[in-house]
Amino acid sequence: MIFSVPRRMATAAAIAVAGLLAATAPAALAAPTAVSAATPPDIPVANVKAHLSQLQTIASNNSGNRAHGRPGYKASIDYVKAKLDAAGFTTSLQTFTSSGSTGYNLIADWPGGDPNSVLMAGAHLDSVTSGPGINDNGSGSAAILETALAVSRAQLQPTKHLRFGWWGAEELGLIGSKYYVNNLSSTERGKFAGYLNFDMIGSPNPGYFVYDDDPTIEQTFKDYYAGLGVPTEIETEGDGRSDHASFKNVGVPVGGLFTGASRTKSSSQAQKWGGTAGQAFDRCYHSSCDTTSNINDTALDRNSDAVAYAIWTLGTATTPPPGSSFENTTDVAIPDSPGAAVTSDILVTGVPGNAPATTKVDVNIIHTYRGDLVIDLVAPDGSTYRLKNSSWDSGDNVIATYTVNASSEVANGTWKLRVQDVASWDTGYINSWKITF
Ligand code: DTR
Ligand code: CA
Ligand code: ZN
Ligand code: ZN
Repeated sequence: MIFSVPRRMATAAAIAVAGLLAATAPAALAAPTAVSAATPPDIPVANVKAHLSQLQTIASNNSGNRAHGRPGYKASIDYVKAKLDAAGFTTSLQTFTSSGSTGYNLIADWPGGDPNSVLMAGAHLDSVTSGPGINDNGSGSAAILETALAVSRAQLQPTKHLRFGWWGAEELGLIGSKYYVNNLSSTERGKFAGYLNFDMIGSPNPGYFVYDDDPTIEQTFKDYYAGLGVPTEIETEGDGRSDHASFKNVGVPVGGLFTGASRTKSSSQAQKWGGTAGQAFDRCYHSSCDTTSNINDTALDRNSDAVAYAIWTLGTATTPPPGSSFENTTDVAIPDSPGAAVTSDILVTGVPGNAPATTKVDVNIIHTYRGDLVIDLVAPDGSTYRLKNSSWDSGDNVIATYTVNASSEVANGTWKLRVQDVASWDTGYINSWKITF
């Protein structure tokens, strides 16, 4: 059941929508290309903490928690919704039933952007019954709320349609987010360019983990942290452990950030991130001590700014036009026979869907007696396409264009050119190669 409460629309403005993405299959994210990308704002961590204080007060006034089916959860929903309504978002409350209680998802749309390319940020708003749930997951909820308010303050005009979601009953098993995606038609699911999940992003003994799902989203977060000079690790316990799983299960590109729960920080992690080795990232995980004092302000600040960076970068990016080319010009020596094959890699991002049947591979190899060489194209999933066999061809160098039917391959990912010298005495190197979709 959805109640849509249209609010003051943002100032109507013609938005140059570049590159409508296919509305049938989940449209992959465009690699950020600087066209009119606005500069991501700093998210004031004081504002984020003010939201956490409100959530703490709500819990304190409602038996110490904000759990599904309890008054503290609906009070949390009402707090967040009021902020968004006042900021010009179109909000809707989606209700569902779980464990005999009414649950609520809050969905907030920022008017404008390409309706066929939805970028969504989400966080579960419910706590466990044993505590106020300020890190788990007031932190994610407050960070995306303040980012949404920053979108409004900036009157951002993104190329994508921005949507924010606060999920109910995550702690009962991703109930709210599952209900949301299950009630999307396949056409609506296909309009998602990406879903960004933020569940526990202010842990008191923080790690800096990036989900390793969609490569473009992952790279966006890695770029942000590289800019800070903060090392990150791949999030290894996340699969299925939070609301991004609901979206991933229906084919939506997902990503997100995490600062750790009950697992223990290692000594090497403490060396690179600070904090305490041998101690849990969050000692108050699912406990009554998950209060406003259970937050690391630096982690909350960095991750709140990361949310804004991703929304601004991915939300204003434009899809590269068809015929996108990606090139590697690094020389790679080819050992003489009987040496092993060598490879040269190209990471492709921002190309929606599959590669075309007329994928072009331009090869430039400097090598006497080119008949020695066997050349393959290797797709991101490991599928191999033979470009050239060895032969008695005594000519020098391979400077050629090959056309490959790679239509069964997803375009985004790491493609490899693999070259092996299978006859002795002549040698050379890969000078460069290019793949064009
Ligand atoms: N399931 C989440 C906490 C959690 C545990 N591992 C991960 C990995 C990635 C995101 C979240 C989590 C919860 O208790 O809400
Ligand atoms: Ca900040
Ligand atoms: Zn939890
Ligand atoms: Zn959580």
